[in-house]
Amino acid sequence: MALRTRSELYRRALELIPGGVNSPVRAMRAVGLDEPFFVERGEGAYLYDVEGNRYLDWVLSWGPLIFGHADPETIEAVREAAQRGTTFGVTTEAEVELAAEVADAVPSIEKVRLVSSGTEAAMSALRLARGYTKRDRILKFAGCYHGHADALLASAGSGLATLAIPSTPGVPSAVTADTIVCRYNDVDAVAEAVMRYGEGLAAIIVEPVAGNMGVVPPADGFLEVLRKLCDASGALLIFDEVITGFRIARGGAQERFGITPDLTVLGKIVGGGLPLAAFGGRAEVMDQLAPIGPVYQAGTLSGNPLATAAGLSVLRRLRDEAVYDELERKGARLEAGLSQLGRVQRVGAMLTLFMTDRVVSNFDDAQACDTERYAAQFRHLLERGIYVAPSQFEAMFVSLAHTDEDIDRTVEAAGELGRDG
Ligand code: KE4
Repeated sequence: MALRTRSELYRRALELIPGGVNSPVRAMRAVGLDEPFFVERGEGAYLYDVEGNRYLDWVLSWGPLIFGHADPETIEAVREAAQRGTTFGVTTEAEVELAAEVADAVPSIEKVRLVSSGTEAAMSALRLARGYTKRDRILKFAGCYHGHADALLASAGSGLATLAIPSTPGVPSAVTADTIVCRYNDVDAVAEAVMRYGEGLAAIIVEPVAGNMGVVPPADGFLEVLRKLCDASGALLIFDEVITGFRIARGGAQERFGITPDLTVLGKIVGGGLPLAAFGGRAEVMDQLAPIGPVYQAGTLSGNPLATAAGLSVLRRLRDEAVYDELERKGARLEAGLSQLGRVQRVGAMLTLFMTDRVVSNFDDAQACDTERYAAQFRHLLERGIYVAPSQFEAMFVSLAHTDEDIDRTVEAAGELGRDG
């Protein structure tokens, strides 16, 4: 007999999958749910669970779905590709076309390597930076999350921050011994760190707009200082644009803020909702990668034909500038409505309602927010069929499928709780 209620499904899931989920944040523990809902399907801006409930979705699978769930053009592109085969392990034309789309859109990218997840892309970009510079040290920022590669799991944001897990067991201290962690937006701290470690510094990796401590924009001059410090020390500047890429502008944060990194990490939107991510940069750096260079990196399903079909279907439509005007307009409408309830921080079509009256400039500020009040708002909205990020340390994502009515209904429902929750 088919399992139909979330309780039955979750009980079975717990028997087979750690925590019943394939990614920790999906357990929705940080917002006080005993069990997560189980999705049966998505359509446009909506999710439908196995019990027949409908939810207006502001998470959109954590960012990829700029055209919403089950976007017809994406589905048709994947269907058509699937009928010709699902994977070949040999290069296809679509990989070259997707590489061309990415290089055309992202200012810093001359060459790009496709992989299967943001973690893999960030991990590979770091290895490339270390191989290119022949240095070992890397510098990241507390509250920024770059996937779960060992060297980067030091004061990570996202799932770790939400679950308050200290720096992860299972990562040898030797591996993070070369990872320096600074406070986001703290230019003095970064300058001091580069002064001290500059000789051995391979890279500074940063979310140019942080999305994994909630949305924290770069302070004026922050990204420029990182660029200058990298130029002065010979380290590479890596922009992790897994969230911001194709979201806050077609060319991501580097287009919006006019700062050119040496390497860029992409994910989410670039794969159109399928498992595809990428990293790219100047040819001189990227050509250090095997098979033409000595830095090894590989992947059975890299550039998978279904994923490249989905990515191409989405990226080609993002050439239309009207898309970003519409995302900006909708983001601003949602921000204006929610700002009565707390501190809203937004860049383009990504935003967070922080339960505080103060500016949130770094992870310490984010952690000082009233996460209990956030959890109460999450549950209040979920009861009304509105699904926002199940964590204060994540973002709301606006898509082209969201309507003004969706926005206004969300603002009205959230307003019922008021500022005091
Ligand atoms: P994935 O390995 O999850 O595809 O990408 C890792 C990653 C890298 N860089 C940034 C800036 C990211 O935000 C992410 C992943 N984002 C989280 C949520 N913020 C994914 C959700 C999850 O872990 O389930």
